Amino acid sequence: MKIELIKGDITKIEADAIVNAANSSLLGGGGVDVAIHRAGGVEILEECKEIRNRQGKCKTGEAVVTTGGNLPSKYVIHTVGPVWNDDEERCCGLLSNCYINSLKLAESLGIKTIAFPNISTGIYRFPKELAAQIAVNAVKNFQPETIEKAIFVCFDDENEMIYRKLID
Ligand code: AR6
Repeated sequence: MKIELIKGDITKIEADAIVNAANSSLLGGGGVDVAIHRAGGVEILEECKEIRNRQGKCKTGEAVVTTGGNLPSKYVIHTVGPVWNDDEERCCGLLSNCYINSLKLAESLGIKTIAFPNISTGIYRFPKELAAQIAVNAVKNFQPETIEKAIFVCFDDENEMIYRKLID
C-alpha cells in the first residue's frame, strides 16, 4: 500500500473514503468530527442515527460507515479513538484497532484510497508522537487486497512534522 502525507483539511480530500475521529454517540462533537458533518451535510448524521438505532453506540476502537454526503469522498468511516489516560497499553491497543478496523471496513467496500486524520490527538489528548507511530505501524502492517493508497491528513504543524519524519 502506498502511504502519503498531506497537510490540510480532510473534508477537502478526494479519496474513496475519509475517516472521522468520532465519539461513541456518533452524533457529532468538535474538532474534525464537526468539520466533516458541516461539510458533508445532514445525510451523514441521518445515517449515523440509523446505525445507532440498529446497533447502539460505537465502541472505542470500532468503526462504522456512512455515505460521504456532499463531501468529495464517497464514504465516511467513523471510528472512535481512545481518550488518553493512565492505562497506556490499553490506549495504544485501542488506537491501533481504530486504524485496523477502518482498513478492514474499507476493504469490505472494495475501497482503493482512504484518508485518515490524526485520531485521538486533539480533544482526546493522545500524545502525538506515539499516536503517529501506532498509526503508521498499523497501516504498514496491514495486508491489503483492494486498498492501494492510505493518506495521512495532518491538520497541525506538529503532527505534520512528526509524520514527515516517520514516513520519509
Ligand atoms: N481535517 C483534518 N484534521 C483535523 C481537522 C480537519 N478539518 N480538524 C481537526 N483536525 P479531534 P479526537 C485534527 O479533536 O482527539 C470530537 O468532539 C486535529 O488537529 O478532532 O479524536 C469528537 O466528536 C487533531 O490532530 O479528535 C470526539 O468527541 C485530529 O484532527 C472527540 O472530538 C483529531 O482531533 C475526538 O477527539
